[in-house]
Amino acid sequence: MKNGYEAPRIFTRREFLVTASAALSSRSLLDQIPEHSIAADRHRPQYHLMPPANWMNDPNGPLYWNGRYHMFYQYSPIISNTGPKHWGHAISSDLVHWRNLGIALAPTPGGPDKNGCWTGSAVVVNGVPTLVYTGATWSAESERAERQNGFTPERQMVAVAEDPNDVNLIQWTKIPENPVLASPPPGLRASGWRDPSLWKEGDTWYMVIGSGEVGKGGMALLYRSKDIRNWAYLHPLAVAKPDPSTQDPTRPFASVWECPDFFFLDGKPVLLVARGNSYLTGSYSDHVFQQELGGQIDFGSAAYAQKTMQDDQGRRIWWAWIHEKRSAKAQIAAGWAGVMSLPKRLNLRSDGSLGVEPVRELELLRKGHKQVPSQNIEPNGPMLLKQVAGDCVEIVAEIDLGDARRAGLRVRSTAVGSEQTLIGYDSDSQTIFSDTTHSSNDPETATGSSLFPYRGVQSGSLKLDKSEPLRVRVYIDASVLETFANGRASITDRTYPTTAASLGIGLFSEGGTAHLRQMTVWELAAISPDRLTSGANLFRV
Ligand code: DQQ
Repeated sequence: MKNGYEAPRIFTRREFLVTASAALSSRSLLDQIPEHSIAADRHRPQYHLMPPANWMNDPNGPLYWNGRYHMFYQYSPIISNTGPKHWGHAISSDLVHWRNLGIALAPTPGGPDKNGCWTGSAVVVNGVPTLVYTGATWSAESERAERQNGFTPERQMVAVAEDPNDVNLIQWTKIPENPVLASPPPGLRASGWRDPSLWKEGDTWYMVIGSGEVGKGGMALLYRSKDIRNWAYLHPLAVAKPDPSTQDPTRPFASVWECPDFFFLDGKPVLLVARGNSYLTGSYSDHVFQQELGGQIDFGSAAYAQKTMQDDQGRRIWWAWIHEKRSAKAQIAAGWAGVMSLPKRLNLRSDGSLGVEPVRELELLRKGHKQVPSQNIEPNGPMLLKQVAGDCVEIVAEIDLGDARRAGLRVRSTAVGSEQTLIGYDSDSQTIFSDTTHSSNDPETATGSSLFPYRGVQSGSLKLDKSEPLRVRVYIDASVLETFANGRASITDRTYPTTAASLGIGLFSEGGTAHLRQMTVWELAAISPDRLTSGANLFRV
């Protein structure tokens, strides 16, 4: 399995200053870049949740409460992952159509979250919606040295809904006891200590905090509380084993386990860790998790910081931050960066692995559709299908690989394929892949750091039974591509074609003939009339 995602790196002082000055020059983008130019950006998705402008990253606290879905997410008024993080807030009654409600949490000057309200969780405590999050108290340029000296710039914080009966949950109050946890357990040389995730057993709350020990690797630290304010540290819930994506026994699985998420799916304990969108399942007794099986929910490096919620139907719904794959310069010029993934439902399969599928509510987006006749897919067949095209579509297709080595769909393609993105199956390696190598002629998408690799092949294991066709469901929304395969794999990717005409959809095969059993292309509806989702004024901070 390739996951292509490196553990987040601590910036050197020089790197930080370069990034920060680029970011600062984009301050108040909401005032500098007219909304109509953001709305006119053809790379901006139309049916994904995002703020009206500026920066979005992790889903923080997805919460189902009082008949509504709430999504809190990392938001920064400047376009940079080092920007001051706020909690943006949006609400939906169907998981698909969202209304932005503005800022739920902002850093308090001089407070334990003065440098950012980082990731955490939303839970309901005695009938009161409650946010538990990490306050950042660091100054990034000196963080590396401070960490070497054992300083941990993170604090754990709590905020409560001022009026639990307000259907929109607009006002949040940080409690006076903050920080509820001021430092990691004594003796731990923590390489990070953030992103609390909570669950309840009987009348007791448990919480894991993503951490890691310098030189050893990631871990999830377990805490217990009766009231969310007073926490007792117990022990590590789980610690890193060799990286499951490389099978290299010498490589610890990430230096920090960012965004751990622990829950039970059909009674089975599951631990998610941000890196590689990984999951671990196993056993849970005496509050210790024993890892048995592992895998990835999403094989694409564009998705990160996964987080789940349970709704009133008992569904375990998965979200992730879809980050950009174009340069910081291009992001700042565009005036926005980051997209929330589509909601995906997790399920426990009979072999103990996790399956993943789009939630059925996404069908609400469907408008007209076209059917593509079944046909053979030859290696030198036509570049594009005549009947279908688009960048706001859902494609549902079933393909028999036949004797083809690789086969699948070509999307976001020009008529001659000078720009094109492939989504398909490789029979030799038994992998599902998305290939953005030729998706754009824009040099701003040509390279990328190890943290954010830009173009190339993303792939992951998908073993098809002998007579099992490849069943794909692909959501294209401008620059976002989300692919689901056979109920058990997903890949999220980005594509930024330079040509507005790169809308073509086609079929491809290599090394033999494949067969298209059936294919439907749905035109999908935008969730706001102006491509801005909603609420620009609410985000002016
Ligand atoms: N993003 C947050 C951190 C988290 C990281 C800060 C993951 O809390 O570890 O925006 O993307």
